[in-house]
Amino acid sequence: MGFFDSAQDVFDKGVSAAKGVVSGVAIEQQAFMKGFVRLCADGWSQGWHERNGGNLTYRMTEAEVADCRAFFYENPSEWIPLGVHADNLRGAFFAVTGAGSYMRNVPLDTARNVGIVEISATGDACRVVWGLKDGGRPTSEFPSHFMIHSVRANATSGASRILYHAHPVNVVALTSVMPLDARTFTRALWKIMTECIIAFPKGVGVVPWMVPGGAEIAMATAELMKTYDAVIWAQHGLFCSGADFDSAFGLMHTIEKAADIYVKARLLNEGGDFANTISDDGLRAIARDLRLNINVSFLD
Ligand code: 2HA
Ligand code: ZN
Repeated sequence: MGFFDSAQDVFDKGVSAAKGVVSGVAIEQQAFMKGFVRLCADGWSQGWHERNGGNLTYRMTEAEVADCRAFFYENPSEWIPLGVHADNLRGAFFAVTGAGSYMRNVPLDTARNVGIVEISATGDACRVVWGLKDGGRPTSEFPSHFMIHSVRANATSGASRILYHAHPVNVVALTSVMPLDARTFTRALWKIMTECIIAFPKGVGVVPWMVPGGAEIAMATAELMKTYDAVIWAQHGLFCSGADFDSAFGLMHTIEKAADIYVKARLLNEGGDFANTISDDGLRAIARDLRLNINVSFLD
């Protein structure tokens, strides 16, 4: 081999080694991760994420996984059992906030507070392939997110990719004073603000108080998410699903804003019946004119 051959050989090896490190767009710079980080920052500015409250997960597309692979750990974490199981998510990849991570820290150090996890071929465990630096784990609510992703993916023919959990003040306050059923909550919100029936035409589900982080609350929420794309957890918070970051954030924002108006109106009225709300016929008219497929069982 002449000098130039071996020089070329060394050069090729150097380039391919370097490629493993630098080729492609860093995960933090990819569009889906920018959307993920922005939602965390926006939720924090809304006041929905005290301490490590709330969490976010995003089911990645195959193209996004391919774009990220060069940056995945050579040695992923060990498999972490989920305690629940979903066949339709076998081999999927999720971007997730970390257990104990504060939403306000996500933009400052994304690779520490956020991770990418791979679901096992058996659909009942995950391992960290990127981020969650120094041994971080996915959010304690990942079993709930995982079960709900499974149900929402089925209910929307794969369109739903995001689950967002937050602790918005007014929604949680209402769970202390209103009967904990979907019809009562949905009607209260639909009738107080016109945009509500447009933003959540199927209504909102309600789960009574339960211990967070376990399989029981995961199953109860997943069952309701077959019908609703938002579910309230009594004395805790709200879960919203969406096809993209804007729709998941927008749903959370709309429900909390309507709850805020409801609380204010109730305070102004000292708890009595409201003088004016949108009538059931008014709600029917919105559905008719905007061609909304609403949950009619919630109308009188
Ligand atoms: O991630 O919000 O429900 C912290 C929580 C648990
Ligand atoms: Zn919570």
